[in-house]
Amino acid sequence: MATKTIPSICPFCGTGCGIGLRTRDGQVVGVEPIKNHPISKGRLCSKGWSTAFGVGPKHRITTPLIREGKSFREASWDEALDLIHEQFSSYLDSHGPQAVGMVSCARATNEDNYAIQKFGRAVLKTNNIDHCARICHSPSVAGLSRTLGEGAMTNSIGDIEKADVVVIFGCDPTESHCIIGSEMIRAKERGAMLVVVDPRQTRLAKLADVHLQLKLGTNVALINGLLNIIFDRGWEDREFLDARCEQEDLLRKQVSQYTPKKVSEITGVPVDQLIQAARIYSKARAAFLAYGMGVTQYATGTNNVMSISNLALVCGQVGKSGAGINPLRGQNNVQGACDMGALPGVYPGYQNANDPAVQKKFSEAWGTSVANKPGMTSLGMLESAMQGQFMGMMVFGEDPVVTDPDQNQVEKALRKLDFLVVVEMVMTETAKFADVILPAASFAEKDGTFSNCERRVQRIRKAVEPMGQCKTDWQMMGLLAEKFGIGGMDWNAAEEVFDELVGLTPIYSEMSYPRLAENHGLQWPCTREKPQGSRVLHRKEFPIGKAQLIPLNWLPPAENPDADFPFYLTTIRLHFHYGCGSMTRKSPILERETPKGVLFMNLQDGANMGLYNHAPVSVSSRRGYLETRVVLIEELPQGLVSMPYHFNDTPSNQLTNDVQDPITKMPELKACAVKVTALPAGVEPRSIQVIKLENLAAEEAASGVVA
Ligand SMILES: Nc1nc2c(c(=O)[nH]1)N[C@H]1C(S)=C(S)[C@@H](COP(=O)(O)OP(=O)(O)OC[C@H]3O[C@@H](n4cnc5c(=O)[nH]c(N)nc54)[C@H](O)[C@@H]3O)O[C@H]1N2
Ligand SMILES: Nc1nc2c(c(=O)[nH]1)N[C@H]1C(S)=C(S)[C@@H](COP(=O)(O)OP(=O)(O)OC[C@H]3O[C@@H](n4cnc5c(=O)[nH]c(N)nc54)[C@H](O)[C@@H]3O)O[C@H]1N2
Ligand code: SF4
Ligand SMILES: [Mo]
Repeated sequence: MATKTIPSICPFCGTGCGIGLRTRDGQVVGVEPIKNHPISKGRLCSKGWSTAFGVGPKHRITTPLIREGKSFREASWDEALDLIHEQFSSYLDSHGPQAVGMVSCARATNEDNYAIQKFGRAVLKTNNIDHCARICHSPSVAGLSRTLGEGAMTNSIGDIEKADVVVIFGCDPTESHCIIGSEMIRAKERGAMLVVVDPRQTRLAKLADVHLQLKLGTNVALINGLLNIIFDRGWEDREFLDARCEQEDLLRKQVSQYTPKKVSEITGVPVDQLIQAARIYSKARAAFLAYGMGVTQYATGTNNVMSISNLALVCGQVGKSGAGINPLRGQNNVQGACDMGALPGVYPGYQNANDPAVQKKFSEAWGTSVANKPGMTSLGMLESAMQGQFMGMMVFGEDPVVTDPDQNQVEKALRKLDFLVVVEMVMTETAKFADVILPAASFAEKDGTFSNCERRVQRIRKAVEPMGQCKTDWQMMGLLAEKFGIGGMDWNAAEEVFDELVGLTPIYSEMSYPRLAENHGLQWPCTREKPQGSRVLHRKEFPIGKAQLIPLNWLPPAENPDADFPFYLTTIRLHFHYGCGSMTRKSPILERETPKGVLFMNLQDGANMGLYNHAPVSVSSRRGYLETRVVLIEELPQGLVSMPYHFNDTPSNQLTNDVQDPITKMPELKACAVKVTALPAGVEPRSIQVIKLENLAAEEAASGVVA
C-alpha cells in the first residue's frame, strides 16, 4: 500500500508542534515535521521524531484485561464494563459518591477529558475528578487567577520574537519545550538579552547575559529583593501601576524588609547581579517571562507564582506584544484538560463547580442531576483511600506509582483501594495494581483536539485504525454511562463531542472543526467578540478589573539538608525522555541517548566522597531508597544533587517529599534532603523492582513464611 501523511500534533509536550504521521499498511511507520506550522515551522525535537515508536505495537495492551490472582486474563468489553459497573454501583450504594473518583489524562484529547469529567459528574455524581495539572501548574491556575483573573500563558510563543528581554525562570526549555528553547536561543542571536533564574547552570544559563544562580527554594526572597531595588530606584512603571494595579502600598511595605544584602544572604546571589537583573527587566521595552516547575513544584508554589506576577505587574511587563507572564504548560493537552474541567473545582471553561447556578446549567444541559459536593484532588483521593473511605478509582493515562511523590506511600494507598481501573496503552507500574485494565487508543488512532500552552486548540487526526480492541477514552465513557442507564454520551464521532463541549465552554464558543482546520488552530478566548481568538491576554483590562499585587513572605523548603541527609535533591527532566517514560522508552534511539536514571552531582562533592563518573551509589531519603550511578558535572552547585523522574527502574519519587502547598495541594517535588552512599566498586546498582523483591523475601524469611 502507498505511504500517506496525515497532519496531526505532537503528543508529548505543551509546545504543540505540527507533526505529519506517515502511514503504510495501517501502521504509523514514521513522522515528518509540518513546514508551514505556525509554531514549529518545519522543526521537531528528538521526542517528536520518535513518535512512531511511542504509539507502535511494542508492549501495547489491545484487549480489556481482568485481574486473576497475581496476573490478568483477557476479557470482552462487555464483561469488563459490566464488572466496573457492578463494583462502582456497589460503592455508590454503600458509601455514596465521595467514595469513587476519576483521574483524567492530560495526554488525551479535549473530547476525552470532557467525556471523563462528564461521566464523573453526571453518572457517578461526584466532583472527585483531577489530573496531573495538580502536580504541575495548579499553582499557576490558582495564583494567576487571583492576581490577574486568568491562569494561562498571557502571550503566544511567537511573542518571544518580539521581546528585547527573555527571562527564563525555573524552567529548562531546551530540555522540556525544545522548540520554545530554540526560539529563545534565536532571540539571543538577534540581540535580545537573556536572564536565567535557576539553581543549576542550564544550557540557556550558559548563554545568558545574567544567570541568577539562586539557592534552591528561594524564589520569593529573590523577587522581593528585585522589587526592593526597583522601588528604591524608581524603576517601576508608574503609569501601569496607577492605571491597572491595586495594593501597591502593601507590596512596597512588605518588600522594604528585603534589602539587597539580606536577599543576597538568603539566595546566594551577589548584590550587583540583583541590581543588574532588576535594571534589565524593568527597563525592557518588552520582557517575555517564561516560568516552570522550579516555581510551581514547591509547598509555597502558589506564593511563588503570585510573586512572579508582582514583579511583572510592577514593571508593566504584561498585556502587550512580547511582554507577559508565561507558565510553560507541560503536557501536550494539560491546558485542555484544565479547560475541560477535569479538576474538582471547575466545569468546562472554569465555571465554578460549587456554584448552584453552574450545577443547574449543567444538570439541564446533560438531562440529569449533577454532583453537588466539593471534590477531592488526586492525592486527596489516595489519602482518603488510606483512611478506608475511598473505594473505587478510574485512572486514565497517568502513572502515579512513578510520577507522584513518595512512591512507597502511593503504593500503600493503591493497595488500600477496593477497586482500581486503569485505562492505558501499555502495562505501567500503576496498571500492575489494577483490577481491570482498559486498552486505550493512541492519539494516532483518533480524531480530536489538543490545546497547547499558548491556548491554541489544534486538530489531531486519525491516521490508522485503533490497535486490536482499543477504544478512545470518550467511547469508553459513553459505553459505561449506558451500563448506568445514563444517556447523552453515545456520541458517534469526536466532532459531536467537540460541538457539545463548545456549546458549554464560553472561551471556546466560536470554535468548530472546520474553523480550527482553516487556521492551524485558534487561541482562546475565541468568542463572538474575538472570533479569530486571542494572541495576547489583558491588553486593556484584566478579567478581575484591576490586577492584584500580593505581599508575600519567603519561606524555606519544608525539608532541608542536615547531618543525616546532607544533600538537597531536585528532580528534573531530560531532553530525550518524557514523563513516566512509557512512550519514549520504547524508542531505541532515545534509549541510546540517555543513560538510565542517573544521579547528577557536583564534581567537587564527588571528589570529596571519592566517587568517579558512573560509580554505583545508593540514594536515600526519610521516605525511600534506590540505587543508581553518579554522573559528576560542574553545572550543579555543591550540596545539590539532581535526578530525572522518567525511569520506572530508578524512580526518583522513591525519595521525594509529599508535603503540600496549602492552597493547591501541590507537593514539593523540587526539594528534599537525601544521603548519597558509595556502593562497592564493580557492584551493579539494583533496580527498584529487584530491591523490593529482595526486601520482601528477607521480610518473609524473618517471619518464617516460606516463599
Ligand atoms: N523532555 C521532556 N520534556 C518535557 C517533559 C518531560 O518529561 N520530558 N514533561 C513536560 C511537562 S509535564 C512539564 S510540566 C514541563 C516542565 O518543564 P520545566 O519547568 O522546564 O521542568 P523541570 O525540568 O522540572 O525544570 C525545572 C527547573 O527548575 C529549576 N529549579 C528547581 N528549584 C528551583 C527554584 O527554587 N527556583 C528556580 N528559579 N528554579 C528552580 C531546576 O533546576 C530546573 O532547571 O516539561 C514538559 N516537557
Ligand atoms: N519527581 C518528580 N515527579 C514529577 C514531576 C517532577 O518534576 N519531578 N513532574 C510532575 C508533572 S509536571 C507531571 S505533568 C506528571 C506527569 O505524570 P503522568 O501523567 O503520570 O506521566 P505521563 O508519562 O505523561 O503518563 C501518561 C500516560 O498516559 C498514557 N497515554 C497517552 N495517551 C493516552 C490517551 O490518549 N489515553 C489514555 N488513557 N492514556 C494515554 C501513556 O501511555 C502514559 O503511560 O509527573 C509529575 N511527577
Ligand atoms: S518540542 Fe514538544 S511538541 Fe515539539 S516536537 Fe518536541 S516534544 Fe513534540
Ligand atoms: Mo507537567
